[in-house]
Amino acid sequence: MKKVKRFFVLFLTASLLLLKGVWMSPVSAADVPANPLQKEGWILDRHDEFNGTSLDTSLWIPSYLSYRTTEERAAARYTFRDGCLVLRIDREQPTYYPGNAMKVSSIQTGQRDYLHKDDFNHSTPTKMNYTPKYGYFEIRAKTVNQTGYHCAFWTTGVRDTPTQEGEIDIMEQFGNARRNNFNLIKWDDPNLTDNGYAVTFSFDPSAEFHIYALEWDGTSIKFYVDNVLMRTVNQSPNYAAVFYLSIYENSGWTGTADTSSSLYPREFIIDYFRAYKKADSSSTIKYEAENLSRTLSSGITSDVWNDGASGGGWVKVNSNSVGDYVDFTVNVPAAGNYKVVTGYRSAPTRGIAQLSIGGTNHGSPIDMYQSSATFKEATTGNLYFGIVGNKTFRYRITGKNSNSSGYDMGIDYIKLVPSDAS
Ligand SMILES: [Ca+2]
Ligand SMILES: [Ca+2]
Repeated sequence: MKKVKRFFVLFLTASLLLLKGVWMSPVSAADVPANPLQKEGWILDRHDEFNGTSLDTSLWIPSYLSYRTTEERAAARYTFRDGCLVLRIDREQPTYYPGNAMKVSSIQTGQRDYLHKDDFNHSTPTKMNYTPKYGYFEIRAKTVNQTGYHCAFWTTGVRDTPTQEGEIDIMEQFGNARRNNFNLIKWDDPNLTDNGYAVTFSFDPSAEFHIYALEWDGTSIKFYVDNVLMRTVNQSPNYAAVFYLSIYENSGWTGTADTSSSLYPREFIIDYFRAYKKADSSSTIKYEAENLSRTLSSGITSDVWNDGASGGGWVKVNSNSVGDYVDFTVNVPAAGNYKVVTGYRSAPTRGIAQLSIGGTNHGSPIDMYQSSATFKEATTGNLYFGIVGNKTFRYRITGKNSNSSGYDMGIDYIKLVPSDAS
């Protein structure tokens, strides 16, 4: 079984190369800028901007299918630089298997024995950190455009049953000729048909940041580069997926790498990973205030505190007089009627804040004063949003409770709750 699968992948890759196209994009020698975090029509479900100095292990497992080899050989090598995750192939790095030239540094959102291919070394605990089914998934990245290397943003099925094995290669950039695969590979899924498509990018994907994305629903998968639809496949793995970010050296089908010491480390540089769910007017949408972009009126500051807040943080706005405000940018992803729920943290130093959206007040002024700190909610009446997209939600200080010693605010989250009333 193991051998059969290995030969199969070589054969498949060779055959996929026969189907190819050339994407003629506008000439560009510059990085494609990051997309806004909020995407019209979509609800941000999970993301990693890689702006810190350590890997978020609640999302990523820093190891490549480690049941297939030793933990040491499977371990990802990575660092953080300029707000990016840098997945690295090092010269002294061990190969993935003994007696085989392939090296890999890869992180993945779930692990399970036999998740992808049947080689087996040791049992690993099943751990599914983030395994969405359907949505919009994107990265912004730079690759290694050299013989003997490939970089990939890809998925496998979660394999809750043995046939849930379909693989989607959202971006599989390989070799030294700006080549890229968009693949659907069935493996043991009898409901899928292999579908591969190779393109040659008009840009150098190792020289510039570009955006690679998958739109996946119950009937199709769509591949995007720099927000342009490149390829639609009218098939869909109908089960949840594990996501991978991977760089490989000498994987066998990309040519032989130049292993001169001066060329190391080889790097796959990823600015962010973002995952969205399709918005519809029946879903409650919850935005953590600490994740929303915010603007303050002049002369005041804000901080993020935790205290067991929803999503791990609440925003303390250090407003100190009537008229001070904070603006949050809130994406309304689908037209419809909503109630707006403000999750806030009361305290003895809080003011009274009025919510307005696009200059119109909604709901009663929220008296955030309480003698002890508590998380609470305030809800507006029904609001109709006819136009989707980003709105400015302003919380402006209108006064304070006579018992309060200040005018500050504590905002934990903003929820849009669909309502039937018109
Ligand atoms: Ca980043
Ligand atoms: Ca929060």
